Amino acid sequence: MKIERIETIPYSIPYSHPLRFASGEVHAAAHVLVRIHTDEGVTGIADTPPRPYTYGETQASIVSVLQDIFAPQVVGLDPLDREKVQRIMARTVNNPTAKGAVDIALWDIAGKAFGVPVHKLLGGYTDSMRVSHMLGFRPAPELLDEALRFRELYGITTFKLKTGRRPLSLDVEAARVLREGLGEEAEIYLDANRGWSANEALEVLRRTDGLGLSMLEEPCDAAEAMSRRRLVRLSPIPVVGDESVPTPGDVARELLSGGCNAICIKTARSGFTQAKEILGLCTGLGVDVTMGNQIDTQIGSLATVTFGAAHEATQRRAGELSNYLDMADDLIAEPLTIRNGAIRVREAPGVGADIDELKLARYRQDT
Ligand code: MUC
Ligand code: MG
Repeated sequence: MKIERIETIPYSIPYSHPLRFASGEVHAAAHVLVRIHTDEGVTGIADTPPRPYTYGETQASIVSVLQDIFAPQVVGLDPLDREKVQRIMARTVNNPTAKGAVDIALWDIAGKAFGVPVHKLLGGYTDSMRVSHMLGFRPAPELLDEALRFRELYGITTFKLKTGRRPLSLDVEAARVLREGLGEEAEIYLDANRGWSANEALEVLRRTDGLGLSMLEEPCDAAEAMSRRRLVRLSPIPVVGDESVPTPGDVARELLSGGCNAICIKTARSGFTQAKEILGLCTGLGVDVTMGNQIDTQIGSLATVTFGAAHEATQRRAGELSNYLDMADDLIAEPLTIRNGAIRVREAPGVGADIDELKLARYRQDT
């Protein structure tokens, strides 16, 4: 089998309400659908969510790096030779989401070619993941309404609160309102997307002491090395690296230097291959992992479930899998369902995301 071509389709689907957080806001899923076609008619699928303000990738940059840099080097290769493709892409630094999509599409091809679901190929630990829902910036009473609604409708009991605002009292108050409204059983953790300084984050930890928060994600820029290490030493809860750790090398550097002591894995930016390398580093060092959300569609969320359910360590915590519910529509042919707070993997060969061609025709931006 040979890779014949990489198809890159920019599309845009509006959000029913925007998601706002310290490093940006999203009003539409302006993504790139990637399909890798082979000479044997097997096609691998991946969704590519650019986060321009985080990684500097855009729809145009993703299409360009895939068509102009990677496609000429990988067309003609056996799609099962994933390590060859990894080494080719590694020559080009950055572009994590473009690389992640190629890798996921190749795993999809492998699953389809062997007739097995990719969650089995990756590890097959279990068949579902508990869902954590991410709450963007909104007034505290609205946040609580959303969390209560999601608990009622979907059985979700884990919530990630977007923080990183000034004055700090905005986020301290939101955390307090959520805890009081959701009760002791709910898991609540914070993600500041680098919105604070390390010392501000310490102040927030002091002021939320007693609320039973479980984790603090990307509180400040990891480049503030000295004060960030002090924060990690003093924090009573794990400090999670997210956008500071897109690659295994970044994970090793941040863990070894004390810049974080837990790791957020996002399949959108790591693909399955690098996500496995990151997971190996973390389990080897005894560090907690969370399965994060790069503001993914249902296709992207299915990739996260596929990886997260495949390994013991990634399914321990609830994965961030529900933000597609904020979208007005999706390209996936068979929608995901959240029941009893969990999403199941697909048992079809591959990752299991088929595309609704009519919807693709409606939302694509290149025709
Ligand atoms: C998160 O965990 O930070 C926001 C930006 C991004 O890339 O992912 C989201 C959620
Ligand atoms: Mg984050």
